[in-house]
Amino acid sequence: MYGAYYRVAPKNGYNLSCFGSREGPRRKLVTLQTANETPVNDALVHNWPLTDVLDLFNLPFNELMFRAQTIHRQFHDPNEVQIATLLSVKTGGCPEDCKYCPQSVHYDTGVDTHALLDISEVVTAAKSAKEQGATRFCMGAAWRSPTERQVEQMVPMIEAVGELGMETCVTLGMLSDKQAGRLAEAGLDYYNHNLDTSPEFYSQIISTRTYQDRLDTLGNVRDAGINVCCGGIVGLGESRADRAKLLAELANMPQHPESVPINMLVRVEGTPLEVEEELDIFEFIRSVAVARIMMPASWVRLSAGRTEMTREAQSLCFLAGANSIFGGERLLTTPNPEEDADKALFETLGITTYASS
Ligand code: SAM
Ligand code: DTB
Ligand code: SF4
Repeated sequence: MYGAYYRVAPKNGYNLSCFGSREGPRRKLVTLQTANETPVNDALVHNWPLTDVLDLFNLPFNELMFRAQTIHRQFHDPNEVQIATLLSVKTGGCPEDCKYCPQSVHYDTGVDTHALLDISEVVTAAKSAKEQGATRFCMGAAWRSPTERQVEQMVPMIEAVGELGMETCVTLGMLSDKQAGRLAEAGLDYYNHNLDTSPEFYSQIISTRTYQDRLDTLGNVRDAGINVCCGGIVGLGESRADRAKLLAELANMPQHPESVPINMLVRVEGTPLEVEEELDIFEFIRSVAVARIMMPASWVRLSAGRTEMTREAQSLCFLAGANSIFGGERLLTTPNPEEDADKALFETLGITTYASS
């Protein structure tokens, strides 16, 4: 045992109301309970001043890592990592102009555009992800915001993946409250919608929708009772203050996102950020550590960008408190490390992965 830590996985016996019956609509908001029965959510901080966040970023590296690891152990098993697998169910042709994204119609990236996949292809991919140890399956569609029909098309996919005993996640762009309600009814566990960066830097990256649009969608998802998966990208050319502001936006929400993906920019040829200077990996690791300290009970996911990271860098991310990765050899449109390489790294580190129900 590692002392009094509170784990965020169903098998560990903590009170998680997010895993309901597959038979009907589920209410899935995570309500963790600590050993002395204080709800963990009551013990979390939601009013981080920016100066405190910057103080964390400015700590000596070893001190920051120690603090992040100490908090990590109070909430999670430090040797367990969750695997989530992505599938792009509708690729390319997105009308938004996110400067990092290979799927935007505004840039010529040569992405292999395709219409919505057939449900059988989705189920085959989900089964194979499960066999490879994934417990969560995340389906992404390059839409600005889905139509009602598109939401309806997602429903059987969500149900079918849920029936495999995997957690379901979708990322479909902006959602109305009604659409979020429909997805909740379908049994969706998580909705991914990232803030990406600070409110101040945002307009340098995306002009076709606002920060407030994103917050509105996140509010609709939260109100519908779906767990929130929300994080950002580092390495877009933002400052350390922007990274701190992004994390403050996330942690100062009334409820922390249950999942926080931290992406390192993948500099895709044809996008405006193709030529962006590479961010020092230690700054990425610091961002993971600060996210862990600020949102102790959440899954902090070491997300895009792992193909460019050494094994040692990834290991430091786990030490900094990352407890989830995207597995599988593809993210949405770009490569991810080979499954064998991930397995070998986990074996070297003595890391085990959570099992599906
Ligand atoms: N269209 C939906 C949306 O924007 O919410 C969902 C898909 S979008 C690809 C999901 C997230 O992936 C983005 O918000 C961004 O954080 C991340 N992402 C996209 N392209 C990336 C890249 N080149 N490098 C790192 N992260 C990226
Ligand atoms: C997230 O934060 N990262 C994932 C997932 N949520 C949908 C997407 C990463 C995409 C990287 C670029 C690509 O493969 O197209
Ligand atoms: Fe479209 Fe999402 Fe890519 Fe932006 S990140 S261009 S919204 S697919």
